[in-house]
Amino acid sequence: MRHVVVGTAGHIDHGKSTLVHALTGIDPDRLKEEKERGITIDIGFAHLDLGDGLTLGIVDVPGHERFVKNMLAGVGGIDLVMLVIAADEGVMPQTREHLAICQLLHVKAGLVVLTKADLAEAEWHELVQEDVRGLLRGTFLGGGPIVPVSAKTGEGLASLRGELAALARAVPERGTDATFRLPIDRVFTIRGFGTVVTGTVAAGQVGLDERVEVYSHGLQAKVRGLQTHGHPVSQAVSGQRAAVNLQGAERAAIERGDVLSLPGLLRPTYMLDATCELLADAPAPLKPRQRVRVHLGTSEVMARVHLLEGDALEPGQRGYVQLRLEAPVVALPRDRYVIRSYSPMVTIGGGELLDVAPAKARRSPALVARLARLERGAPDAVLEEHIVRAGPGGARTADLRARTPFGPEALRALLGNLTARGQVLVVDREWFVHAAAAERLRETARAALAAFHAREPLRPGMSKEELRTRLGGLDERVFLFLLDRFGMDGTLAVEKDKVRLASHQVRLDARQQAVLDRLEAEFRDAGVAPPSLEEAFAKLQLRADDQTLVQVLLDARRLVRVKELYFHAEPLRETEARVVAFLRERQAITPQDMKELLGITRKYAIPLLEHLDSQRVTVRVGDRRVLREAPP
Ligand SMILES: Nc1nc2c(ncn2[C@@H]2O[C@H](COP(=O)(O)OP(=O)(O)OP(=O)(O)O)[C@@H](O)[C@H]2O)c(=O)[nH]1
Ligand SMILES: [Mg+2]
Repeated sequence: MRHVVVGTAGHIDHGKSTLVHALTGIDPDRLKEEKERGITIDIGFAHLDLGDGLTLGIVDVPGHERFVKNMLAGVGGIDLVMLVIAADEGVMPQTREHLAICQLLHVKAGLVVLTKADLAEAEWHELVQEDVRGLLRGTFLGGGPIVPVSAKTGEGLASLRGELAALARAVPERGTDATFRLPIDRVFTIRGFGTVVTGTVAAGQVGLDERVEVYSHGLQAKVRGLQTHGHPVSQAVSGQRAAVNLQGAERAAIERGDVLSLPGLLRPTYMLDATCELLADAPAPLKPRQRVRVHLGTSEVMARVHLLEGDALEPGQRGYVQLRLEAPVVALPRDRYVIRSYSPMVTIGGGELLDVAPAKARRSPALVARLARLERGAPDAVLEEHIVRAGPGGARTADLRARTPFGPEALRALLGNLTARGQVLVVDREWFVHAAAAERLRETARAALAAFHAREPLRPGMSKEELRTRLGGLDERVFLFLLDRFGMDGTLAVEKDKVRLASHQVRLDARQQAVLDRLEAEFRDAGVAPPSLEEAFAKLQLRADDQTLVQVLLDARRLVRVKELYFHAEPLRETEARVVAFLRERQAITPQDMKELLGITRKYAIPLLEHLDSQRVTVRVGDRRVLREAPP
């Protein structure tokens, strides 16, 4: 089965809707007002079975200049265009504008239908064809078929069907590896069924009973029913017109321009980095911060265009821009858009989205270079660029799905390439950091630790938490991953909760070593009744700056601080052993027992008991302590 969507285009009254009706038997004008006024106001739909499993979905658009906005909502998803030109009138303003729009949206192929062939003389026909060839020269329709047709006499309809079938068969198959997206062009309710949205599936596929989200409203729903061309189906795929019956979504909450996609996958944005080309016949240059209408998918949003190069974009020129939108949209890179000037309301240009989650742009050659890579780079390079942009915090697979043009399979393969080549590091299965970002973090960590060691030569290292702060409050998981990595490559050493440069050692001079030894001996000899620091310093006649040596003993765990007291580790261990032995025999110990057991005063007994509690040796029960673990 092939599904190809054909759109009409062309000036008002040139016979688009009549042609669709003649081809399909379906009148695409469905509104009462359209029938009364004999013009198309909003997009209409029909379909044509061309046999051999080929079905054309047809989107008929209005030609009136006031409804170009609706035309834009209709042509977003089309594969082919039928540019309709009335043989008796020839090329008119919306013929040009619609053609320009199709060019800007990169519609790949199509043909020209010269309608009302019955109304024009043969000579006039020749002149019009000449004119049309001139119009098409250099466009995607240049050299393509021009088919004269009369809906009145039926002349040319058979050959038009043939040309359409040939073009439709040549449309390349759409890939299946893409995130499902359906830009909504209509919303209505059907009694007994509820809300129905329609649109052309822009990418991926959707099936019955699947959960979907209506963006950007955060509205989730279930697909209760699915139709294409009026027939129930179990799945709708890229390139098909689809009507989706949503369970759990209020009609009033949804409007044209919204996008149906997978729950939680897309991220609404107010900024888009993009290429922008100004039409050669645009009435004026595009000025910095000019306010325009942006047409993207089926949506229309006001925006200011921030030029990222040059002082103005002249007609016929192209450049990089940042669109600052007045309402959020969801989109992916490679989506195409059209801009129309605010007043007069005419199409002036458009382009391709490159970054749908950009930072607020500051003009710089680096930004231009980055956008050039996103525009022209190979898929590997484009993905790498997005991971570079994610910075030291890295990007999760879900972030990349929301920010890159790649479907899930392509993304996995490309990530495989980048990690195999060492350009990207895998934090865990779903989390990626660019190697250059990791490299920069290594340098920052190295510098922070070197400064720390210079300032505190007698400290063994910086606390992990402090280093993490120095690295910009890096995500914990990324931080631990990088510590591990920097530890293995010999940059850093991690001991317990401390990090140091691998090369760092605490070095004491001869005097410091002597003082350290005397201090340690003082506390070891004092056993479980140690002096205060002041007393020890006075007794040993030490200087105030020798305080740092106390920290060295603490870091080495030879001194242990308990409340305001400092105990040497050895008597502390012996005490623990004696208390445990006492408890094995007597089950419980009171402060009084402790005083008697160790021959110490309450001043030492209470902190020691609390220390044993905190070491999870004992547990307090009222005034007594018991062993935390029953003996085996
Ligand atoms: N004689 C003749 N009249 C035609 C032919 N095709 C369309 N018309 C007439 O042209 C008028 C406009 O036709 P539509 O099909 O409504 O034109 P349209 O391009 O859809 O117009 P909009 O949607 O408003 O842009 C109608 O009165 C049609 O009957 C044709 O082949 N021959
Ligand atoms: Mg019409």
